Amino acid sequence: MENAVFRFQLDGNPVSCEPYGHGHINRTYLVESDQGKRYILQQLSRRAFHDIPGLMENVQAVTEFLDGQAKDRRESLHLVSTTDGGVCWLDENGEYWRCYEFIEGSICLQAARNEQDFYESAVAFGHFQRQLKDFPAHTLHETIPMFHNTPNRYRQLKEAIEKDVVGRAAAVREEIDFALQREEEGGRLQELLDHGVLPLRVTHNDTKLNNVMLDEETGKALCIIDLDTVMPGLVAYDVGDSIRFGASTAAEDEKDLSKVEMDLNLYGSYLKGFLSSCGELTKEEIRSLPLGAKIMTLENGVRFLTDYLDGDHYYATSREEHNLDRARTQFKLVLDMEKKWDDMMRIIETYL
Ligand code: ADP
Ligand code: GN1
Ligand code: MG
Repeated sequence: MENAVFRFQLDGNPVSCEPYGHGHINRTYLVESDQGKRYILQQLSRRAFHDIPGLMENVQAVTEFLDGQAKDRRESLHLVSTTDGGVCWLDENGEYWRCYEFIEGSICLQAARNEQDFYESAVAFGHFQRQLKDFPAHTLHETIPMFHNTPNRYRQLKEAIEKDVVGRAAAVREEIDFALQREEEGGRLQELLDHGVLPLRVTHNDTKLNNVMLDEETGKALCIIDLDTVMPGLVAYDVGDSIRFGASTAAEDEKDLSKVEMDLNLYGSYLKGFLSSCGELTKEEIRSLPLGAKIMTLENGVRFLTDYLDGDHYYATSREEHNLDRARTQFKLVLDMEKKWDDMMRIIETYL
């Protein structure tokens, strides 16, 4: 990390570099310089990303594209150049690093403090969708192949069950059965995509509330971050993933499942914010949004469970059963969405 930090063109000399944030994928550090400037230094996950030059090309192109439309510098991410010049990322003995300017005067939330925060995040993701409408999608590298292909996520789960490398499968039969019982429904979005019912757009694909920065003073959304998975995708992925994380009444890793529900008011606020800012969608896309919420929640549960069975190599974990706890909250949310399905559909129909 020390070697890496000195190879970026910082304003001043670095005086501290500390682990930062709650991302599950990259290793993130907050760097401070003797000139009082702050930076985000990240070691990219090689487990998650197999084409880091391609990923960085995407990030550079998308940030420049968004910066061209921004009114305030804080509305887009800014990569810091390396001291060698040219590229904006480092290959330091096979470990990849990049550095962003810190977005000052902003906050990043792990849970909405109130309905307004969540509404603001929805406006920001909708706006992001609209801003990227004319981005040349064919130039984007697929940074994680088949990222939201739910049938493929099921194939990976079944492989993990079969291999059972750490001998955890027998003890989580209940969770495995829950997932497998819903496999057919889990494939619906992919089916709608394959049949040309839903169009591909440039989507973010990882729309958690902690991937949005809000203005510290006004609470208004400032900037969308974590652009590693910007790729062609469905609007239902972005709306769905935001709802599974932000409309939950509990944290993603809550152990007490009685606290975990999908809040219909938050769900409604998100749709309102997103649909007011995303530009025109087809009727089929709008109708697919509740399904997006259910399937993204199921898919995340399947992914957490797969990583638990694989021995916890993909997501950062800080306790033995962390991934299992996360899988359980997702499945509890799916169950709750099944109960609230008629209400979820009724709300979306007001937009049709
Ligand atoms: P991961 O892919 O691991 O989730 P992120 O890019 O989302 O990594 O970064 C992790 C956290 O670091 C974010 O949730 C946010 O709190 C913080 N962060 C990232 N980029 C910036 C930035 N440019 N300015 C301020 N905070 C940032
Ligand atoms: C990861 O990087 P982060 O923490 O924002 C993951 C998402 C999951 C999420 C679950 C590249 O997001 O797909 O939905 O964890 N990102 C990647 O919290 O796999
Ligand atoms: Mg993140």
